[in-house]
Amino acid sequence: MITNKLIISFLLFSLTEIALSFKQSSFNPKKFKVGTFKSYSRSGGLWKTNNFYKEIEAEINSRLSNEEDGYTDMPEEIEVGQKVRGWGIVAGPEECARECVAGARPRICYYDWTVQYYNTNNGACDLCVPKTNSSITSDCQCIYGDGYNVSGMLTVNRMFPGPSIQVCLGDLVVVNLKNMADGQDMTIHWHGIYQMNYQHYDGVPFVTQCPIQSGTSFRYIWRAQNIGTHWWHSHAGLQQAKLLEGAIVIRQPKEADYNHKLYDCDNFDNIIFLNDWMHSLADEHFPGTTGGSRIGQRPDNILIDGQGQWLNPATGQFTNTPLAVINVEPGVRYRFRLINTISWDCPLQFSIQSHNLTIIASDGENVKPVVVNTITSFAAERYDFILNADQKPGNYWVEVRLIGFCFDQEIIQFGILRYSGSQLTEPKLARPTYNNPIATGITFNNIGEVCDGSNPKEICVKNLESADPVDPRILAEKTDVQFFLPFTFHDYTKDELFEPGTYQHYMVPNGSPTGVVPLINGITNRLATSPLLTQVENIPPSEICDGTKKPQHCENKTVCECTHVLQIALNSSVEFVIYDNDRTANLSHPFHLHGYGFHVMAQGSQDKVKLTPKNIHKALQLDRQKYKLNSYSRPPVKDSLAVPPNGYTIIRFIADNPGYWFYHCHILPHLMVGMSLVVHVGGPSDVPPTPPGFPTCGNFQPRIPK
Ligand SMILES: [Cu+2]
Repeated sequence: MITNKLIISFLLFSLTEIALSFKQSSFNPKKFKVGTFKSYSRSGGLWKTNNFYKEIEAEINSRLSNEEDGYTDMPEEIEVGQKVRGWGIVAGPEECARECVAGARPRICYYDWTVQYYNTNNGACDLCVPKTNSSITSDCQCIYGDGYNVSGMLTVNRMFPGPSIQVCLGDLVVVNLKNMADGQDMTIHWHGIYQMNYQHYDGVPFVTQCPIQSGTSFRYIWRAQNIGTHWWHSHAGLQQAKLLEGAIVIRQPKEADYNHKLYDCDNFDNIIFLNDWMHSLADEHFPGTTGGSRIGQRPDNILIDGQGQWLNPATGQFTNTPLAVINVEPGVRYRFRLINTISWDCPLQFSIQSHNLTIIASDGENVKPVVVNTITSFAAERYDFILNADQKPGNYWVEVRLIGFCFDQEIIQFGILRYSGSQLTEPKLARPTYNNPIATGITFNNIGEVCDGSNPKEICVKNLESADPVDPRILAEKTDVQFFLPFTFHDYTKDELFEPGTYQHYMVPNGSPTGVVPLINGITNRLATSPLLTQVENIPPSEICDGTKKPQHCENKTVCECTHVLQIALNSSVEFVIYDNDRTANLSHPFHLHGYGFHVMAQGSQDKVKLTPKNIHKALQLDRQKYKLNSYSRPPVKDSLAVPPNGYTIIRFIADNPGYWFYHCHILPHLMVGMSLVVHVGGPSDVPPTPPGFPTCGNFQPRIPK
C-alpha cells in the first residue's frame, strides 16, 4: 500500500504541475505541497491551506490509479476538449466562467490570445454592437471607446476591455499569448495573483522573464490560488495604456465567502472596468513635451467598461456612442467588482446616484463591510462593493470623475444603472457636471485624506478591517526587517540632462521645464539586462544595488541608475515605510508589490508628524500608539496602495513567497523612468527551477576577432 501511495503521489505531482520540472536542482517540492490540490488564501498575512479541495483529492487519487481511455499527459499543443490526465477535459473561457461548487474538480482553463495593432470605430462597428461588460470571449470586433477615432492600440483578440479570465479557485489557467504586433515586445502581468510556485509566470520583463518578441508566442501557466477581483495588463512600456489589459475574477463556492450573506448575485458581467483614455497615441506623451497640444501626460477622458461619451468643446455636443448600462432587478443585492486600470496621473471618484456602496473586499482580500457613497480609487486598486437595488425602479446615473492632478480638466463620465422594466432612456435627473456632481456623501480613500478624525465623512484604507485574523508577527511592535523607502523626483537642470555623451532616462511632466527622474532611496531603477529570476549569472553584480550599496559610477552623483534589489530572508516579517519627499500637491503615487498582499498599518501626513529620517522612529511609534488605543488589530490586506501627497504609509508582510518581486509606482510613465525596485525573497533553491526551454536574453558582446 505504501508503495502504491508513493506512486500515486508521484503521479499527482508530475502530472499536475506540468509547469515545473524538478530535475534540474535540489529544489524540494514538498515544501510547497506541490501536487496536492491545495490552494492558498493570503488574508491575515498567512498562507492558509484551503479545505476546498481536500474532498476531491481522494477521488482524483483513485481516478489516476486507473487507466482511462483517451487521457494523455499535458500535450504540447493544447485544444479545448482535450482530455488531460489528472485535470479532466480542457475547458474554454466560457465554460470556466461558472458557478464554483464545493467539491467540484478544478479545471484547466485555456485561453488563446492574439495581440495585434488595432483601431477604434472601424468597419467592425458597422457589423455589430459590442457587449463589453461581459467580455469573456470576442463576440464583436468593434471598439467604440468614447467615439473619438484612435489608432495604434494594442488589443487581445480585438477586444476592449480585453478578454476577462473568470475561473474558480484551484483552476489551472493556461494563456497562450501570440504576439502579432510587429516591433512590440511584451509580457503580461497577472495583477493580484500571488504566483507562489509559478514565479516564472509573473510577467515582468527582465525580472521574471524575457520580453516576448513580436512574431513569437509564450504560454503562461498559473494556478488560480487566491480569490478575488484582479486584472491583467502588459508590463512593458506604455502598452497597458494602449489597451493591453483586462479583468481577472477568481471565485470560490459562495458559502465560503466571508460576506456572502450580504448579497444575492455575483454575475459574470458585474465588472466595472475603468480606464483613462487618450485621443492621441500614448507614445506622444512620453517623455512628454512642455509646449504644443500634447503637454505632459494628461488623459482626455475616462471610460466605463470601455464605453462612454466625449463632450466636444468645439460643438458643445456629446459623441453619440453608447454609455455603459448596468442592469438590475428590483430588490436584488448585487456584488460589483470595480477595477481601476488607470495608466496616467489621476485617481478617480466613483458613485451611483441614490445608492450606497458597501465595500466588502479590496485587491481580492475580504474586509468587514463598510458603507460609503463615493469610492476614490488609485491606479491598480480593486474594490468589491454591494449595491442593493432597493430604490424606486428607473434609471440612475453611474458617475466617474478624474480628480487630483487633472482636476482642472473636469473629466467626467457616465453610465446608467437600469432597473428592469424601465424605459431605455437616460435618467430623469439632468446629467451631473464635474463641478456639480452626485453628492459625494461619505467618501472613501479621498486624495490627500489621512483620516486623523477631523472629518467624520472620510474613511481611509487604514480604517478597513481585514475579514480574517492577522498573524501576530504582523501586529508585533517590531518586524524582523524594516526598509525606509522615501521617494522623490529629481528636477534635472538643462546642463545635467543634456551633457554630451550622457543618456539618463527622464520624463517631462506637465509644468516641468526640462525633465525629471524618480528616486527611491536615491536610486532610479534600471532594469537588468537579463531576467533576475532566470539569468542572474549574466548580470554584472556591480550593477545590482540598494540604498547602502551603490555602484562606482554613482559616486558623487545626485541620480544613481542601477538595478535596485532589496534582499529579504525567506519567512521574515517585513516593514516598508514609504514616504513622499517630492510633495507635489494633488499627486499621489500608487505603489504595487508583486507576489504579496501587504497589511496597511498606517497612513499619515508628514505635515502632521513632521516625518524625517531622523525622527521617523518616534513618529511611527506615535502613529502606532494611536492604533493601539483603537484596538487596531486587523489591518487590511492590499497589493496596491497610494501614498498621500506629502504623506506616508507603513505596510507589513510576511516574506513567505520566495522569488524576485517587482515593487513600483503604477503610474506608467513613472514606472518607465525607474520608480521601482525588486524585492528578492529567499535564495535560488527556494524557487522552482526554470521550466525547460524557458527563453533567455541578454547583451551580445563578442570579442573582436584577431
Ligand atoms: Cu508615481
